[in-house]
This record gives sequence, C-alpha cells and structure tokens, in this order.
Amino acid sequence: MPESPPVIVRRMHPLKALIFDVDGTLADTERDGHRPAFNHAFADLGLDWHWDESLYGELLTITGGKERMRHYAERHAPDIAARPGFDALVRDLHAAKTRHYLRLVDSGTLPLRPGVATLIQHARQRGLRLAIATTTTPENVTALLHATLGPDAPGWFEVIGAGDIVPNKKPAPEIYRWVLDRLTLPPENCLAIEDSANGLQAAQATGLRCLVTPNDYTAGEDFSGAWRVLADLREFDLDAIADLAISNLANISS
Ligand code: XBP
Ligand code: MG
Repeated sequence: MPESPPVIVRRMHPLKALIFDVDGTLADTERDGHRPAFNHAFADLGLDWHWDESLYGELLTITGGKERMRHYAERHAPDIAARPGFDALVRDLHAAKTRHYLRLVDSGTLPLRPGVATLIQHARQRGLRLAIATTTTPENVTALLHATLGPDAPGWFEVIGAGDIVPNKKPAPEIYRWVLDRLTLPPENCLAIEDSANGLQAAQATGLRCLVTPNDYTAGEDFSGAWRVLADLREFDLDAIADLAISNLANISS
C-alpha cells in the first residue's frame, strides 16, 4: 500500500493571558529606583558600599536584591561576608532597601515605560487575563501598580507571583510555573513580557512565548529564541495576535 503523505496540522492557541515581568519591563525601576534604594540602605547601616550606574549594570545579572548583595559582598567585602551575623545584615539591609524603594515609588518618580498603560488597558477591554511574574518583593509590585495606574490596578492582576514565593529566582522557571499553576492555563495560551535575558530564559524554560522589550541595561543581552523583540510596547498590537498559533506545526502521518 502506498504511503500517505504527512498531514500538516496547525494548532490554534488563543491568547488568554499576559504575564508581565516588573523591573525593567513595566518601568525602568533599576537605575533610579532599586539602585539608589540599595545605596541609601548601605549608608543607613554604616557601610561604605556604593553601587554606581555601571557597577549596578553588572550586578543586575544576579536577580533578587538579597542575592545581589550577597554576591557583591562575597567579591568586594569578603571580611563582612564571612562574619557570623552576615545573614542578619543582609536581611536588615534588604528591609531598609525596600523602605527606601517604596518611598521612591510613592513619590511618583518612576513612570511606566511607553505603551505599557495602553497595552494593559487594551488587554482588559478584550477580557485577557493579567498576571505578574517577578523576582522583586511583593510590596514593590503593588506600590508600583498603585503609583502608576491607580489604586485599583493591583486588583486587575489575577495572579501576582513575586519575590521569595519560590525558592529559586529567574532565570529559574519556578516563578512562571507558580503563576501558570494559579492561572490554570497551559503556557501555549499565555504570553510573557520581559526585558532581560534572565527573564527570557525563565519564560522559555516554562514553555512560554516571550516578547522582550530591552532597556538601556539589557540592550546588549542575548535574546535568541524570543517570540518578538521590540524597542517598547508601543510597537505591540494586540489585535494582530488573537491567536498564538505562530510556530505550532505538527507533522502527523495518517
Ligand atoms: C528584578 C530584580 C529585582 C530587583 C530588586 O528582576 O532582579 O531583584 O532588582 O528587587 P526581574 P528586590 O525584572 O527579572 O523580576 O530587592 O525586592 O529583590
Ligand atoms: Mg526585568
């Protein structure tokens, strides 16, 4: 019997949810938000550490504020890192840093990146579900949403996965898995929106398509495998992607 030709099946995956990263994606929070907050915390606790813009760019490859401070101390202040009270110091520094960061956010000096507010508005109008997957502390997320989009905005996000809620931060996929579990959606129906290679890796390892909008700190990173790379979210048209059936071609022999 002659062999039947393969049947190409295109699987349609309607877009049901957008999952946003926060730092660097919703707003350029790192240089003028997290960085000065770390420096204020160092001064508060009597440390002569100072993270300038360039050094901070290097340190950003380590996600998570506590993890970033540990990494820095182990390399630049090994005597302090070796002290018995180092864990408590990191905890105190991070608590002070979060207080300073929240004050900066509340002062309204950290605007959303271009196109973010409009995309969120369009997504809500279309009934798309919204979620957050970030390594930063949960209070930082709600404060930023509140300060930039208004008091109701945190409630627009059905799931907010943030900070230490998972053991390993991005580029580990755990935070995206945590969010998908709570959305009870498969990755095929969701789009992750990120600004960094660490975030892209986390999304990819979860099976998510990922749109990357780089910023000054992440512009030179490797975004191979990203679904799209756009300068900012003004370039992103939700109408053009009702379905995410971009590359789901399956060869099925009949
Ligand atoms: C953001 C981070 C965060 C912040 C600091 O990464 O790495 O660690 O810089 O936040 P992403 P905390 O954008 O991939 O989520 O100090 O609250 O940890
Ligand atoms: Mg980010």
